[in-house]
Amino acid sequence: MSTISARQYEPLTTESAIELAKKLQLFTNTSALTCEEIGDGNLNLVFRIVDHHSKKSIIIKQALPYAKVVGESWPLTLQRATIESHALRQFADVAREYVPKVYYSDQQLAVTIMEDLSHLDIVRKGLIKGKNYPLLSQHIGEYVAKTLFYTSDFALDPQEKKKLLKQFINPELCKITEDLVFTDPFFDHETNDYEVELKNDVESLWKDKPLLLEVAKLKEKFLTNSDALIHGDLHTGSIFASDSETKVIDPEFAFFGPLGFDLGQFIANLLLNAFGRTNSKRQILFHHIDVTWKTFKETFSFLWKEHSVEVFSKVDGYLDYVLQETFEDAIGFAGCEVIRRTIGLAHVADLDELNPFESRIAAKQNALQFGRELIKNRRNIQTTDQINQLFNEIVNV
Ligand code: SR1
Ligand code: MG
Repeated sequence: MSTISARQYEPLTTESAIELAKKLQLFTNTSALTCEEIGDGNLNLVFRIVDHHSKKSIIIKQALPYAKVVGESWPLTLQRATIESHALRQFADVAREYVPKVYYSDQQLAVTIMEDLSHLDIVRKGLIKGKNYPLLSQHIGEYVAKTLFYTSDFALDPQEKKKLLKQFINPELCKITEDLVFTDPFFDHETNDYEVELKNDVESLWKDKPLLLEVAKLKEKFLTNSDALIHGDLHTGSIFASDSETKVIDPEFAFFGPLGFDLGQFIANLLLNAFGRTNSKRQILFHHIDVTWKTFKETFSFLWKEHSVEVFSKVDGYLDYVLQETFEDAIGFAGCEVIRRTIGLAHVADLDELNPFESRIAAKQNALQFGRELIKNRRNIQTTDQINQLFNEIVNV
């Protein structure tokens, strides 16, 4: 269900969130509702409403007219709520099992009301505790392959694809990524945030001219390649999982971008967790990286062979070329993500909560070095095993 409401935008409170749920008749009249704001992301409000009689629960997500992580000094429009609800529907069309159900959305109020996934863990939090999600990489590989293939020129008539592309023009949130992932961490910019102990490492990164050239090329791909509808923020905080289920949330950064971006961000966030682990406990993360790529490759290749509408897709070598470019770009994007999560504006708990402090700094120094190598050497990295080898060389196992 989706409407354009006559209601005036106001940030919801726990009380008005309950009122909204009642007005929309999402619960019965006899329900006993409680509501809490549970948002721990950087941008939005997230309310969980529970009916203590039926045990039914829902999530109301609402965009704020600014970035919550910084405050009102960083204004943002509410358009991301519309992008998010459209993207959830689009992705559900092709990968339903990996997407939360949307019950209602309202452009004016900037809300999306959806399935409560509280029976699952946020993958970042689970990984930090050392938990494993055995099917995570298989599910994410399949999710990315399906969402990318079915929104690309390989599956869609080019006219149809361009119509869809218009619905996902997302300049504001793309700018956040252009700045926070691809630009600010590579210069002495005020948004950067790092410990004084990292000063030498950070300054050496800013002086690394070959690195900057490669980052410029990756940024250009992000700015200009409209290959397919990407999630745009596929880190481990955007994924819920259990032993058997995986759900991808928060596609407010969705737009038509390069094929390798979502894979790169997911892989980077597994790697960011690896820096805080002992060698033996790391192996499961490298296994997940391997399975993600293999599943992506197999699923994408299958869809290409069965469903491609592109006349050139039967030409020998074309699929291999697309996969090779995607892998190489994913490695480079992963390097940018590792660096920005270490010294940029938006950090990750995987590194920031490491103790003691000396281990945290050592892990961050390794992360910076590893990110640089991924970006500069991405053309020489042909297999996921080589990512593992490079990691081992840098952390000296
Ligand atoms: C101001 S937003 C900072 C970060 O949070 C989002 O999840 C994106 O990763 C963005 O870069
Ligand atoms: Mg998010």
